[in-house]
Amino acid sequence: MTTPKRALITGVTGQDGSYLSELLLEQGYEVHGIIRRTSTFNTDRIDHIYEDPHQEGARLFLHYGDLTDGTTLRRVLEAVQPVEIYNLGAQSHVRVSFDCPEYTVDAVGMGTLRILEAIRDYQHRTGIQVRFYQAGSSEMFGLVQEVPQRETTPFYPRSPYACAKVYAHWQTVNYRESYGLFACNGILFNHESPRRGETFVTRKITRALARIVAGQQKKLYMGNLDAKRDWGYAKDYVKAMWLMLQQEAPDDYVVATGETHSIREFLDIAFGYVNLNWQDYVEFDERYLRPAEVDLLIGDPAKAKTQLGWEPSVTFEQLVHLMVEADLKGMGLVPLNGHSVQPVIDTATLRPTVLSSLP
Ligand code: NAP
Ligand code: F7E
Repeated sequence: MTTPKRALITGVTGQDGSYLSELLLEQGYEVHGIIRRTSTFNTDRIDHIYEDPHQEGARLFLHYGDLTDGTTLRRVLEAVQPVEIYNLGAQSHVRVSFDCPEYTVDAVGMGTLRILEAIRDYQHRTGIQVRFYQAGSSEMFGLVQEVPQRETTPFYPRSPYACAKVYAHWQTVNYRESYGLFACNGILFNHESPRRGETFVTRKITRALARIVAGQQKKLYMGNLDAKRDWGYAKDYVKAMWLMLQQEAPDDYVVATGETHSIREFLDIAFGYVNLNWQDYVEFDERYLRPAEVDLLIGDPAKAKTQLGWEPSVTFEQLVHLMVEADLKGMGLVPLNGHSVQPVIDTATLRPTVLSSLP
C-alpha cells in the first residue's frame, strides 16, 4: 500500500481551506489543517468531510495553532512532515484591516515569514523538499498601474491587508531565490461561493436578499457600489493553487476570469433573480466605506491558462445565481417558476443580527 501524500493547510476552516481540503482528499492526500482555538466552534465549512481520527482510514486531521505563534507552526510542521503547505490563513477582510492593522499585518505578513523560516530550517535539516503555496491577492494591485493586471504589473497596495500581502509575496519570492524553496505565489482575484464569509460584499448581498425574502430584514446597508471586481468561483480557484504545486518549477500566477463587474451589476442579477428591485431595499451607510478604495480590478489569467491548463468553469451570472439559490435554500425558501418569491415583512421574525450590521 502506498503512503498518501501529506498536505498542511493554514486557514483550513475558511472558504478556500474547505474547498481545497475537499479537492486534496479527492486526490488521495492526507490533509492536516491548522485551526484556532475559539470559544465557539467554527468548523462548519469542514464538518461534512471530517472523520473521527480514531477511525481507521481517517485522512483529515486538525491541529491547534495560529499564524502569530511561530513555535507552534514549527512544531506542527515537524509532526506532520507534509510535502505541500498551503498558506491560506489570514485576517482577510480589507475593511477590517483598517480597524486592526497591527494584527492583520502580523498574521498575514509575519505569519507567512514564520512559515517560510520553519520550512527553510526543516528542509535544511532533513533534506526533504516541502512545496509552499502563498495565498496572494489582487488587492496587491490596489491603485492599478495597468489594465488588465498580470504577473508583471507593479503593485500599489491600498490597505494594511494589501501591504501585508505584498510583503508576504516578496518574502516568498525571496525564499525561493535565496534558499531554493519550491515556493509559489498565487495572485488570486476575488472568488466567492455559498461558503463566502458573510460580510464580504457578494455574500452580504445574497444573504440579505434571502432574509428580505423571508421577512427577517427590511433594508440592506452598503458602501461604495461603483467598485468593480473580477469575481470567480472559489471551487475553481483552489484547483489553480494545487496545480501550481504540481509543476516542475515554482512560479507566480494570476488567477482570474478576465471579466469585471460592479457591485451594482451584482445587485441587479441577485435581486433580479427573485424579481425584486434592489433600489427598493439598499441604503447607503458610510461605515462600509474604506479610507482608501480599490476602484477597479480585472485580471489577465493567460499564464495560468497556458502553463497550468487552468480555466474558470462558472460565469459571473451563474456565480450570482448559485449564491442566491444557496442562501434562499438556507432560509428554507424555494424559488417558484420564474424565480418569484414575494417578500413578506413579518415583524415577529424581524431580527437585527451582529452579522447584518458589522463591516
Ligand atoms: P477566509 O474565509 O477569511 O478564511 C481565512 C482563514 O484563515 C480561516 O480559516 C481563519 O480561521 C484563518 N485565520 C485567520 N487568522 C488566523 C491566524 N491568526 N492564524 C491562523 N489562521 C487564521 O478567507 P478565504 O476567502 O478562504 O481566503 C483564503 C486566503 O486567500 C486568505 O489568505 C485570503 O487573504 C486570500 N485571498 C482570498 C481571496 C478571495 O477572494 N477569497 C482572494 C485573494 C486572496 P477562523 O475560521 O478561525 O477565522
Ligand atoms: O469588497 C465594496 C467594497 O469586502 C468588494 C477579500 O477576499 O477580495 C476580497 O477583498 C468591494 C469593495 O472584498 C460594501 O468597498 C460596497 O470595493 O467583498 P469585499 P475585497 O475588499 O475586494 C480580495 C481579492 C482579497 O484578497 C480579500 O481577502 O465591495 N462594498 N459596499 C462593500 N464591501 C463590503 N464588504 N461590504 C459592503 O457593505
